[in-house]
Amino acid sequence: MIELFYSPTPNGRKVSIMLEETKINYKITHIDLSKDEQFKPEFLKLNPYGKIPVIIDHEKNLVLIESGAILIYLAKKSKQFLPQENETKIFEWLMFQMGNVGPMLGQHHHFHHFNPEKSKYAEDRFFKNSVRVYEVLDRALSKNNYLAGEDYSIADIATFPWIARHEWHDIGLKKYKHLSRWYKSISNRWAVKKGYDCLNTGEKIPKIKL
Ligand SMILES: N[C@@H](CCC(=O)N[C@@H](CS)C(=O)NCC(=O)O)C(=O)O
Repeated sequence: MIELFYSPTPNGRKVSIMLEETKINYKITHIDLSKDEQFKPEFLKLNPYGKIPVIIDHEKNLVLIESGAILIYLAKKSKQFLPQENETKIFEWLMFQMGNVGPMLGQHHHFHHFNPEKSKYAEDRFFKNSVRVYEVLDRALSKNNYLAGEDYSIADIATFPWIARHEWHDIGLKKYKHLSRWYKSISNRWAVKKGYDCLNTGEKIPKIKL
């Protein structure tokens, strides 16, 4: 059984969606970031950086941090969403997510929405980089149905919850035809809906406003 230490954020949702998709038996331990529970000593023993997601595979007595590593581990464990013949391209897009999509959109969220002082330099920098991320994803998805090719993979599972925050980005997802097509099709997957709202609070995947 997998225990997922989770909060309803893009990095948390990558793993809850993956667990639903693979049908691996799991339970959730909610770490309330608004209450700083990530800094409690018992959680810092699992992840010294104090960030979710973390999993424990209780059968193996294994603690694992970092969402990319967790997705690879769960893909290998379930033999799903990481076919060996396409591993190299899947890793390429997974690394693009880990190194660019998450960090750029994440900083954009902060400077665009939460920075009380306002910093034009930071807002412009992360907005422009977020637009570049949308452009790169849209171009890739104009060539293939999914990021790494014709099949849905952990690269898509990693990227989807970040694009699900599109309303925060103010970039206008509907302008990106291929990214919008991809987003809508993944939003309709039953496991994605379930993983997105794994705390059962009734949260719905944001639709694209027309
Ligand atoms: N590189 C890490 C990033 C994890 C991360 O940034 N988690 C955020 C939530 S999306 C978090 O725990 N934030 C709490 C904090 O920074 O105190 C991963 O991919 O797992």
